[in-house]
This record gives sequence, C-alpha cells and structure tokens, in this order.
Amino acid sequence: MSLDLYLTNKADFIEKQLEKALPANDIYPSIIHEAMRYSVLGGGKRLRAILALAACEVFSGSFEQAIGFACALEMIHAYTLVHDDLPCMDDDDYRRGKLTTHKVFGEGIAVLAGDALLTLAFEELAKMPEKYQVSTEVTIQLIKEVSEAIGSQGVIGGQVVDLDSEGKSIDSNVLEYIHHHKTGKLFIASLKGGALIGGANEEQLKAVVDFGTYFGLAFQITDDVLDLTGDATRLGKPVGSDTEQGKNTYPSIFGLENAQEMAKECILNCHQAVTSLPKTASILGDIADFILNRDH
Ligand code: GRG
Repeated sequence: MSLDLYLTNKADFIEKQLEKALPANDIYPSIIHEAMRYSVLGGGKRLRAILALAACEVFSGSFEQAIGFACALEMIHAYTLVHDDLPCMDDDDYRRGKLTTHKVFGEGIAVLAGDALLTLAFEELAKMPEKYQVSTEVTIQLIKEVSEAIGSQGVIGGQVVDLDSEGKSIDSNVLEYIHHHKTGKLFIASLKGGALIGGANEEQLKAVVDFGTYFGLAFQITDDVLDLTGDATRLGKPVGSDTEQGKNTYPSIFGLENAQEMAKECILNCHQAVTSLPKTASILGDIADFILNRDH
C-alpha cells in the first residue's frame, strides 16, 4: 500500500471515530457542541492520531485498542489550535481552509470549546479500560504522559515562551525550547503512548521517544519553511504570518537553506532512531519522509 493511501485510510478512520466520540450538535447546549465539532471535524492531517496507531502496530498491538487514545490526541490538538488562533494569541482568521472557531462562534465560545475538548479528551482516556480493553495500569501511565506533555512544562510552557519572545531576538536554545515543548511534546506523547498500548519495552520506548524528538523538530522546521515558501490554498491559511507577527523561526534565525538542511538531518536521525526496532517500524520512517516533503 502506498504511504498516501495508508495516511488517507487512517485519517478517514479516525474522522469516523471522532464523529462518534464528539457530542451531537443537537445536544443542549447546542452551541458548544457545534463549536467542538466544527473545531475537530472536517480537516487536519490527523498526524498525532496516525502516529499513535502506527506506533501501537509496530509492536504487534491491535490498533483498535489505541483508538480512544488517538481520538483524545486529536481533541487535545484541536484545543491547542483553537486557543492558538484567538486574538489574544496568534489572532488568525483561517485554519484548515475555513474560518477559525472564534470567527464563527465568537471568542467566549471558542475558549470554552477548547476547554471542553481538553476535558473530553481526558474522559476518553479514562474510558480506555472499559471501551478498548487497555489495562488500568497502562491507562494511568498514558494519562500521566499526556498531562505532562501538555502542561506548563510541555505544550503550554512552549506557548508561554513563544508569546514572551514575540518581537524580541532570541537565541537558538530558546527557539528549540519553544518548539520542543509547543510542537514536539505532543508528537512524542502520541508515539510513546501508542507504543505503550502496543506493549513496547523500556528500550523500545526510548527509541520511539528519540524518533519523536527529531520528528517534532523536523515538523516545526518544515512548518516555518512552509510559512515562507508554501501555497496558501494548499496550507488552508495565509502564508507569511510568522514574519508579519515578528516571530522567531528557524529560517529567520538560521536562514532558509540552513533550516531546510536541518530538517533533512532531523529526518535522517528519525531513521537512525528506529533501526533497533522491529521491521514494522519502517512505517514511522516513511511518515517522517512525508513530513519533510509535505506541502501542507
Ligand atoms: C491553554 C491558552 C492555552 C493554550 C494552549 C495555544 C497553546 C497552548 C499551544 C499552541 C500549540 C500549537 C498551536 C502548536 C503548533 C503546532 C503546529 C505546528 C500545529 C499544526 O499542526 P498540523 O499541521 O495541523 O498537524 P493539522 O491541521 O494538520 O491538524
């Protein structure tokens, strides 16, 4: 099966699962459920969910067991995007080719939709033993991994330093802190969580975390590069917004060509990281290659 088909099939499958997991539009109070569904459904590459399912399968786990975890990751990811787009953060009007949540529902409902998605994600995680036969021990470990990844020393910490750095000149250590936390931590938790459900041992988990670290960095560098060189229609959002907002990015600090080289090196390290894993781990390397060459 080609990688494109693999990614499309997995993304379609995750979309259907998310459709079921999110409260229906007509459940009272409708407006919040409409905003939650608007924010999550009908767009996005579903990379975090796909990485979780893929990592689970690498270790011969059944991906069905990882579905609740994968849905929770996409809910959390959508929450960060909704909040990131707010006027008090990046103030963006478009995301995934459509108006951002606060543009459609207003700021108050957008904040609450993000909050409700985060809350629902933890409900999904807590239901893993009864719905997906994940052991209670692994479930608790996953809740801990995800909480650490997205808290004040994870995604939120990265966002705080990012906000604080706007318009200031920062060095490469601070830039790396921002992106390792803001972008990398959720990718790492997705991969590690999937591997945990699949039954990976300590050594294998370490390899998966190394892979995720380089993957997150490569992902962010290509994101920065696409903001300069990408096509707005393909990206589903305007290009050039990083420069407009005075953001520190890999191209702004290292130059465009150096940034592109750094992304390539990260992908080589991704491949290197998984050499000790079962042959089935080649799918992770393929997804890493896709990240480097993506146009959206
Ligand atoms: C609690 C106020 C508050 C905020 C949460 C806003 C925030 C913390 C974090 C921001 C996280 C963020 C937006 C990280 C950027 C990661 C990134 C490059 C996202 C785009 O990911 P894709 O390309 O998106 O995978 P799709 O649309 O494909 O799902």
